[in-house]
Amino acid sequence: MKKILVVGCAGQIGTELTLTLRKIYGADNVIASDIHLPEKCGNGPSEILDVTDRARLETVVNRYGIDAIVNLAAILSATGEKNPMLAWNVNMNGLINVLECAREHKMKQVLTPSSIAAFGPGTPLNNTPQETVLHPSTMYGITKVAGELLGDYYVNKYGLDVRGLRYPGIISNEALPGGGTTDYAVAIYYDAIKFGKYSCFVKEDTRLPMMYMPDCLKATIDLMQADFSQLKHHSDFNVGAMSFSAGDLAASIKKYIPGFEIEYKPDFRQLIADSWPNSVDDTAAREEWGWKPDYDLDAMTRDMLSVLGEKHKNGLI
Ligand code: NAD
Ligand code: AKB
Repeated sequence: MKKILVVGCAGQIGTELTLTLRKIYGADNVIASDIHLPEKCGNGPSEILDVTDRARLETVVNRYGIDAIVNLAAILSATGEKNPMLAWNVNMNGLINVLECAREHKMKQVLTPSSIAAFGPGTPLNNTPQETVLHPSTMYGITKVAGELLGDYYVNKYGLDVRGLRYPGIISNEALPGGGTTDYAVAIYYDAIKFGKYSCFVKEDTRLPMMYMPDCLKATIDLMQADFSQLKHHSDFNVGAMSFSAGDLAASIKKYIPGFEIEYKPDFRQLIADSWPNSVDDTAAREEWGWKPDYDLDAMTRDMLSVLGEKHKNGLI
């Protein structure tokens, strides 16, 4: 790949993935784009780009000679339930624009993430298999299933190299999450550092698959760099790292901040969380491209509290 366009670079994952891609491929070879100007994607070219605007996408692709697209533009689960048509428009019309543009320009690769939100009622909750029932109950999840199918369609019909992973909830300390159900697992660390307490919007026993950002970046880059000919799956890899309940998360924080207090006040996001698995079986990712996570819950908690503690001391959060 010579020129990579990151669409949705200003979000939770894009902020850090753009920097990582720039370190690997060179700052000038990674073009950062979003509907608003990215603040933290480092030096390198950037463009305002609404992914639903096909003509503008075409202009940016031609301007830089783009030959690969990482499509991170999306409306996540909680915001998507408040505005389902917006979620459909960005997640589906945005994705088809990216795929069509990549097909017409004979691009080398498209990476477009899926999510554990592709699962829903009827999916086995524990160690959820790679191939299983996909009946999501959110508009976000519906767009993720359709996105996986579309990606595989472009692989099979046009021979386009499309890849995607079903990320679990991602926990990080750079950009805040963008309106998902798993956001509590990030907010809890910020509030623990800032206030010593947190009001959690899911119940104590709510268990979900989660992943720390360094593992998310590693998984994404490893999949992007995997040998296409070795892949049996393409757009829908399960990737696991850890699985914990909100109560486990609070207990992990209490090990390092003994006075930390938590209350549970479930809201509309509880139903969404209840429809997602507890943990996933990622054997296909391990076998086809060597996936292996580095962080467990306590290792992540130590790192999150140390990074956020430092930021708080310096008045950055
Ligand atoms: P985010 O909400 O933090 O960022 C999404 C970005 O897309 C934002 O910067 C937003 O401005 C941008 N965007 C919205 N509409 C756009 C449009 N019309 N054109 C261009 N950009 C637009 O999301 P994220 O957490 O960084 O997620 C990135 C991808 O990973 C998404 O596909 C998401 O579904 C997937 N994912 C994320 C998680 C997670 O926990 N963060 C988990 C599973 C899957
Ligand atoms: C969300 O909660 O919507 C996202 C996701 C798991 O896809 N974090």
